Amino acid sequence: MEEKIITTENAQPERKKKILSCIQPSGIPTLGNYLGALKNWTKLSSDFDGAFAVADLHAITVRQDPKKLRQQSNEVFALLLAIGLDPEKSIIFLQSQVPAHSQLAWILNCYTQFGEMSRMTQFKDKSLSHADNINVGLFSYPVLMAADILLYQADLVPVGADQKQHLEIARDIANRFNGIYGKTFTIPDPYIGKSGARVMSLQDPTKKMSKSDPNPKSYISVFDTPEQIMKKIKSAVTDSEGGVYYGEGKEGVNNLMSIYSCCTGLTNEQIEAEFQGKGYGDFKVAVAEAVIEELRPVREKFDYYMKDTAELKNLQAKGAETANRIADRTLTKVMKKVGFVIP
Ligand code: ATP
Ligand code: LTN
Repeated sequence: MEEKIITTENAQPERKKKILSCIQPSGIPTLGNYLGALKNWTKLSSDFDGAFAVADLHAITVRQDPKKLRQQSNEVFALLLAIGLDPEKSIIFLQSQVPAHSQLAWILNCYTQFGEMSRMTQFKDKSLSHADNINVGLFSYPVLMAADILLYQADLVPVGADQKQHLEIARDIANRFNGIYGKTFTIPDPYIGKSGARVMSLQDPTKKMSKSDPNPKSYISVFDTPEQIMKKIKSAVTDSEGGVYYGEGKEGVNNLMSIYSCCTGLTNEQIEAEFQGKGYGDFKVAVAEAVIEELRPVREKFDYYMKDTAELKNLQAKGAETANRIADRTLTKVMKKVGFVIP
């Protein structure tokens, strides 16, 4: 057999690994979303082929006001640009503009067991907080999430720690499908950043900070004004002990230290040294100032992108076109394997 000589001309560049992640337009994103997920997306987008979506299909698992949903979807799309994702390098799109997500989710529903879905903690939590609307979509939400990931053959999925269980289900579904039909999907790995992976509520630091929390004092929105940020952090729940150090039973202080660490890059030891002998008052002002500076450029760029609605629509169409092309390729492969007649 003739030996193939690899030269700089015929060498195949090593395939860049792929990442995919999504954020729901279920409210204005919080500091938790930013530090736990979005900040990592921008960092990773230069080393990986990235696809990032506004998960509007996921958002309707909880009742949404149509006007607000549309507005928030545009805002979250503009936010993805504001955090520094480049539409020339990454695919940025609205999930509902790519029908393959719903189509693959239906197929994967038939390869997912009721029992394994019943163990999902997010479903249990949300069933409690939305007891009047425990719909089937809320239950099968992780299957749609698996479809999002598997359509793009993502190697890595950057998410906050709360999504780990959903990632495991996506891997299980992919392995099961591959086991029946031969290799179809890449098995994705979660990417959970070291710091900021779980930012807690400012009012109840045993609960994660959530944009759909009914109490706005519990979260910092990425669009809060400096005055609002200062006020919310000053009224954050701490403890009666008074010392700035990381420890058991000090969830409120631990949370503020972790936020401060994410914004400044300081370690816990450095923070403890900085605030030795000082009270929570000084510490909270420093945390608030660090958060204000962290979010300032995001807010400024967001205002810039929201002004040009025509350009926003244009970028959404461009993102959807590329996403549809990639997603349809995987969907067709799946449909052939399952046995559908392809037109
Ligand atoms: P909701 O609160 O409306 O249920 P959410 O904010 O939990 O929504 P998404 O909008 O889908 O959910 O989250 C987008 C990303 O932000 C996910 O990767 C999620 O893991 C991450 N994230 C959400 N909340 C936090 C938090 N408190 N700390 C760290 N990361 C978070
Ligand atoms: N379920 C996620 C949002 C989400 C997602 C995804 C994240 C929807 N589809 C695909 C990563 C990959 C959440 O609630 N945080």
